[in-house]
Amino acid sequence: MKTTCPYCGVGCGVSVTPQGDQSARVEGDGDHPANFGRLCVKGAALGETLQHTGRLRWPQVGGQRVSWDAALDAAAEGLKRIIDQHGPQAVAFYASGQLLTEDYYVANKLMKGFIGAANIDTNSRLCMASAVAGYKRAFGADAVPCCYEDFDHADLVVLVGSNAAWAHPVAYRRLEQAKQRRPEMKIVVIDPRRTATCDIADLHLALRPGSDSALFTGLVNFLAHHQGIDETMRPYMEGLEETLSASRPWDKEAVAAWCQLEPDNVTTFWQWFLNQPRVLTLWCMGINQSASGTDSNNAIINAHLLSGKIGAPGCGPFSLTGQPNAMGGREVGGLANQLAAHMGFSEAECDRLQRFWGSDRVARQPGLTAVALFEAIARGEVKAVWIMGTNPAVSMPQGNRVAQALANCELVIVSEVTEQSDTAAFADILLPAQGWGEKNGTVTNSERRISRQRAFVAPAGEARPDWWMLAQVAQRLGYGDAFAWRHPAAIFREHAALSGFENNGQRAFDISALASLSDTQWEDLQPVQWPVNASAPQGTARLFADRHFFYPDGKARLLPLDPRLPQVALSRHYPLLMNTGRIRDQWHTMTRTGSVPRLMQHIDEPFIALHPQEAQRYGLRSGDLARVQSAHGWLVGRVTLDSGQPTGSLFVPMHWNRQFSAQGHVDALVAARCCPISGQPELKQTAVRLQALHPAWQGWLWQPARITPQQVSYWARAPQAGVQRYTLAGKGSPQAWLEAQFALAGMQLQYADAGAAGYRLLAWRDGALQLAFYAAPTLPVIDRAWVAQAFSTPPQSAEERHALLAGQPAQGVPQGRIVCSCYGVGEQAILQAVAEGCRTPAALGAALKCGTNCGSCLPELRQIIVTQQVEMAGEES
Ligand SMILES: Nc1nc2c(c(=O)[nH]1)N[C@H]1C(S)=C(S)[C@@H](COP(=O)(O)OP(=O)(O)OC[C@H]3O[C@@H](n4cnc5c(=O)[nH]c(N)nc54)[C@H](O)[C@@H]3O)O[C@H]1N2
Ligand SMILES: Nc1nc2c(c(=O)[nH]1)N[C@H]1C(S)=C(S)[C@@H](COP(=O)(O)OP(=O)(O)OC[C@H]3O[C@@H](n4cnc5c(=O)[nH]c(N)nc54)[C@H](O)[C@@H]3O)O[C@H]1N2
Ligand code: SF4
Ligand SMILES: [Mo]
Repeated sequence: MKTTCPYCGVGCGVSVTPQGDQSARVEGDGDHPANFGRLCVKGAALGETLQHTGRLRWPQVGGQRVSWDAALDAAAEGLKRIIDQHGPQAVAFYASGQLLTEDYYVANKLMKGFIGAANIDTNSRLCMASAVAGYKRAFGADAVPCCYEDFDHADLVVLVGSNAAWAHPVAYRRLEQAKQRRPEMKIVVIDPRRTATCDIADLHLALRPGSDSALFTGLVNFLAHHQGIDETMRPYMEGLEETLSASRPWDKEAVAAWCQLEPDNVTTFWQWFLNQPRVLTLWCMGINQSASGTDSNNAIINAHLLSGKIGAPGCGPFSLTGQPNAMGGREVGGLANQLAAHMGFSEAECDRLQRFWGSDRVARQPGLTAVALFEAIARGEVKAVWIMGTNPAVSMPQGNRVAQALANCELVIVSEVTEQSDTAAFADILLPAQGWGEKNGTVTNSERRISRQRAFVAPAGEARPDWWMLAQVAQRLGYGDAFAWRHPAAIFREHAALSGFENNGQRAFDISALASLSDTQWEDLQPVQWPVNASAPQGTARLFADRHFFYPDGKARLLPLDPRLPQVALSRHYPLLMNTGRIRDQWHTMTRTGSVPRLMQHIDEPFIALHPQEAQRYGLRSGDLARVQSAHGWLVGRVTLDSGQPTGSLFVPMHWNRQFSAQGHVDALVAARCCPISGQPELKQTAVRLQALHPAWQGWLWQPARITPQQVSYWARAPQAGVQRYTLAGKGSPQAWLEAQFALAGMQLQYADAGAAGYRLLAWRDGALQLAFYAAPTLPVIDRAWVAQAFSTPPQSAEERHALLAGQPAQGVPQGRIVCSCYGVGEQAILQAVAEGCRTPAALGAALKCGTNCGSCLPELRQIIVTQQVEMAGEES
């Protein structure tokens, strides 16, 4: 069975072979044009996410299991009561780029078409909103011109604010291979920190955070002065003179000073852009998540438009989408400031939608965008919210305020796949949604390619598709006729028909050729790139080859820009800049990847990445715990030294939340400052201060059940096969803590007093290990894989038990941190192999297998080789 990966916007095709016992063998789909058989480590581990542990299985109202009818009645009655009393503006939906297009279409139709308010926004506001606004300003449509095949044709690829090696690994691998085949192809990475993505870069521009628009505005100025304007483009664009005059102050010196770059590096980049015929710019959250995110998008698009590097193979401004269906959400109008099928709120468009939907209540003006929406909930103006497929209590800026708003909201409906999430904790009504492998529909990836997600396992408990719940509530609200579908294919046909309805080439999104698919044809739909219409029945790889844009006059717009730095202000109290983002093996709020032991091996705790000099300034060493504080909140994480991190700043992953660490939630600190055009918050820049944390003890705890450790300064949980592992730090005595947390009576105890604040204990019942605890003033070195294994195969001899109490096997080398998650290859083994002569990732692969499956760890393997060689050279000299 073929389906699509539910994680990132690369949108890889996946082949699954169900194995019967609620699991499946997962492989890359060799025929899918997004990946041609490749998967990254998250995709390769999808088979391990199908188990039902932790799944939300039954509808609940007020924490009690109820029937679907009772839950849907309660949802409909609650919404109706609030609409009757306070009007449609008092209710809202908060949706997600992880919904299927069919789910998303129904949510948007219900809110904007029938409830009659536009208060539906989505987590794409935190993600793609600046790209949407940038494309619309430039092209008159939210239309990504490029495709992945362009990687194979480009002479220069510029990655801006994208750590694709970790966030879009399969796309990155394709770039890597293109460069191996054509070493003359150049790669420039623009990112304040040196990331795994820089591994294949010819030039890394570690610019001042938030200064990108000046770099690209300077590029426009440079192109203008070096015959870089494509004269044939002139008839197809407006605003050239104004744009050039706005860019004039931005010469090399001005840009180098503003961006804090070497002037020569700036010109190298500009020269390459000028001289290489085919230039592709890929960008992601380093650009979008900014208070001037839309301007930065247009700065990039300006350079491509006026140099004519657009609409041809290997060329163009290519915004990478984050979520599997971020693009689908843009098609159906999931954002509060657009209507369905790429329509806006003009009279004509509202009327058109009224006629198509047969409703007299279509919203006439934009609704609340995410940050404003949660503020309106906090003020009590929005009294009911239905949250579907997103976890705002974790992922929204000013997380504590969002949590407080949800706690005070009159009616919170949450459709979820996981039973325990930070947002589900606030739900009055919890609706179990079908997850990946159970649900059936379509998604659209970064390159506008529509692919099918197919169902191949039985749903958990009573889980149902999101579209079905929405349609059921719509029927109870009295809109039955418009929500009568019995199959997602029928929803898709309606969506496709709307895209062509009175379109006449005016709207970029047009899949009218798919409006007449039968159910079977929809089931079998092959990946296809929109537009798919009468003139392009097989789909469209690239847009704008004909230089026709979507403004009424057919021309594109160049935007004169006035580059601004981030709104964040450092101060004496908050002197450091905190950057946030992703790690390789986790997906967002970890509801799915966090429970896969294999994916917790690479990085298993919230961390604070610091330049070694910065760490020294704060008296911190690698592995210390530290506390980061902003004006809004604080977190605790473990210090990681990273010389790729600029001084004056630190980096914290976005993933950890209360289910995995009570102290590791980064969005508790981030302010809700937004781009005035797109409404996207400045998630990449927060002013913070840093302090060492000095706990009396630190330790490890293994035991089978999930617990919430009480009275500790810090905890983080990482599941291992059949057992939960906690990293802990506390005050007082570890023994006293353990005895207060657990009832150990009736168990056989084996313990060791390991000196000051040191304590180790194993607890057994009937020969089975129940608990293992290791504490010391600093975090003890323990072989974690080996201790976890003792829970399934308990040691037999006294000697082995003694070794277990020591936390190290009597023989063998501890693995250290796992670098290759596919084959579980640890850092120690890799270091040893390098010392023994492996000098390339291929040699390491031959010796240890690491990096030979998905390849996600190749950048790190190369990094280890380089660092280790430098160290060995140092020792020799
Ligand atoms: N493993 C994994 N992959 C994912 C996801 C995941 O959760 N886990 N999520 C998916 C989603 S929804 C998204 S949106 C994408 C995000 O994908 P990316 O945007 O590639 O990932 P991030 O780590 O958020 O940030 C990218 C980079 O922006 C840099 N940056 C910060 N500030 C600036 C700046 O001012 N200028 C520039 N030029 N760069 C800056 C950061 O240092 C960081 O390296 O990833 C997708 N893929
Ligand atoms: N500081 C900081 N904050 C950020 C970011 C950052 O870089 N830095 N990135 C932002 C970005 S780009 C994004 S995209 C967001 C992501 O943030 P979220 O959207 O909040 O993160 P997820 O964990 O993906 O949340 C999806 C939820 O939906 C559930 N779910 C999964 N499948 C289904 C389904 O089929 N139906 C339903 N109903 N539920 C389902 C999952 O269990 C999970 O709870 O975070 C944003 N927040
Ligand atoms: S790159 Fe990885 S996470 Fe993204 S779609 Fe492909 S397999 Fe899934
Ligand atoms: Mo995202």
